[in-house]
Amino acid sequence: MRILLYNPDNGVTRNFMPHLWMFLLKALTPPGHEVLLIDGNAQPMDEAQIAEYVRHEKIDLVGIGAMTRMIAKAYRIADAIRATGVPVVMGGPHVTELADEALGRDGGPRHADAVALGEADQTWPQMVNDAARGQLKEIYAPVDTAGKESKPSLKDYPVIPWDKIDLNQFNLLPKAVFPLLKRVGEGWGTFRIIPVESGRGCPYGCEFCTVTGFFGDSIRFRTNESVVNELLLLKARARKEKGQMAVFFIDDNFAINVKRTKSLLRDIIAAKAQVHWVAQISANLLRDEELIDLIAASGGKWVFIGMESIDPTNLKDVNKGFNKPGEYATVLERLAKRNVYAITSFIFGMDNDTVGVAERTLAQVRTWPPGLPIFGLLTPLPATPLYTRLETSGRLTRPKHWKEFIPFAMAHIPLRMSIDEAHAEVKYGWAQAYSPEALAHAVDSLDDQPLGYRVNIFLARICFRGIYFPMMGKLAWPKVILENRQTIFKLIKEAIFGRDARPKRPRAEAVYEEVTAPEVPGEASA
Ligand code: B12
Ligand code: SF4
Repeated sequence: MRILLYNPDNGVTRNFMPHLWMFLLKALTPPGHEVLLIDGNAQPMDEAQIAEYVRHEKIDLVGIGAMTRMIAKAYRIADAIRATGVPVVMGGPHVTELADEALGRDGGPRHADAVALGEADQTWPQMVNDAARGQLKEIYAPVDTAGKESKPSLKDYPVIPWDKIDLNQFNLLPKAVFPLLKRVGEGWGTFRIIPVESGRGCPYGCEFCTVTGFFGDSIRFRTNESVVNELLLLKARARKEKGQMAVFFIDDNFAINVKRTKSLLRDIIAAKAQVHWVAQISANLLRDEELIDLIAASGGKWVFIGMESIDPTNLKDVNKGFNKPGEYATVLERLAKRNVYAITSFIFGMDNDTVGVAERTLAQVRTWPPGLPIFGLLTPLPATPLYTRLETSGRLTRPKHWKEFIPFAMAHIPLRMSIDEAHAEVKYGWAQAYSPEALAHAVDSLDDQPLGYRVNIFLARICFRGIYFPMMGKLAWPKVILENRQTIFKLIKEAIFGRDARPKRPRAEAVYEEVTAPEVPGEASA
């Protein structure tokens, strides 16, 4: 069969990295089939275009995966493909929670011929074989021979052939910035961020999050060796392309078992498999100085921290009381000391939020080392404890908000402010944190650092700005460049003429060499 795996775009922002599920399922496809991939974020297509593609390419089976946010588009695309007579199977978090919706068993239209519930590592090959025989079942659930739910062990994780995959669509660098980047260092022909998972599962059960329900609270890890080999493959490809390859460890909580994370990072260092990487780690797990040393030494550059709120009452309300706002600053300083910076994520519209929450949050953010703050709204995703609580208390204003996706719009009534006020807070947060003044301030605050660090924070901020201020219009980029011309001019001037000040802190590359991987026996898991 010719199989197409398709991931819809969300119609608002362009994703900065490919989706792992497509590459993983491709690697798990039984031999004898050809698998094509289309990520709508890189190759946007409408319903008519995809139907034409499916006909033209003589596709026999289409697999679509989507988060809740993209599900309306996913259904429209699925309908268009099914209208050509080609079967569609769907998977991912949304249809796992609402399989009846995808299969038209809830009274609505049917969008999928079959649905994979939960993790599909084991069920995908079955689906492909059944589809090839024309005997697709409606639901594929990961169960063992006794019919009990079974989670895939990641011990036999497949090799994703990153060295051979066509990644042209995922180069993040606009050609215009090449001259500046050449001054920063050699090897800036391409820049890609590649998703790598080293483990699955998070037991914390935050009220708004689907992860604990979806992956279960059973935590599973790949072997260190398989992760290290994947990094070596990526590194070799970057070298061959004379480009840059960064990795996003997409584990929900990369340090959920601190002992294991340290052992993985030590193995990465020992194998010289360091690439620049970013990972999600909750603030409570970043108290361990040795872990931070190893993060820096193994190539860690950015840590995504779900801070959510600076108000302990809010955190308790959403079952995230393990976040302690009092220690946020210390954690960020600890990271910054090793040239590791943070993407700090905040949610507004929580039950204890009142007008002014954005400014109160920003007042703290401004005292921290420069990072990438991001702001969102509390969103009741299906099958989360938050959804049930808001539904039970009659607070959902758009109970099926995913049917008509509106970016940055609430679907329930907050307790201590109005919906419009919550929207205004998010807008204010982004506008202030990414104003030309804030960008200039972030660059200046790294004045004692080499040029690369300041270019890095500037580019990262500009790109993150695109999450909220859509950067898709023709004039969007020229406008941003114009607004930030002083900072850009300053960086270019320094790239061309250099500057007098010598860096006071060591370069991260030097830190790689200095940090050895210390052995600490017997530390507890997180
Ligand atoms: C990486 C990631 C991102 C990346 C982007 C995605 C990317 N390019 O990889 C970034 C950081 C940008 C991101 C952003 C957001 N994310 Co996100 N993200 C993740 C994360 C951490 C990992 C995704 C992943 O690759 N997982 C590993 C793969 C192997 O698992 P998987 O995708 O689930 O695929 C398996 C199965 O689902 C199934 N499957 C999946 N698709 C298909 C398709 C077919 C045909 C079949 C058969 C099977 C199948 O098979 C796979 C193998 O078992 C997940 C959490 C998680 N651990 O999954 C959240 C997650 C997907 N994100 C989530 C959310 C809410 C968001 C945001 C909306 C957050 C926000 N408030 O802004 C944004 C929206 C982004 C957008 N583009 O619009 C939610 C989605 C919940 C939901 N019901 O939709 C998740 C589950 C986390 C959570 N807190 O609940 N995210
Ligand atoms: S710590 Fe993160 S991944 Fe784990 S349940 Fe909470 S929000 Fe979800």
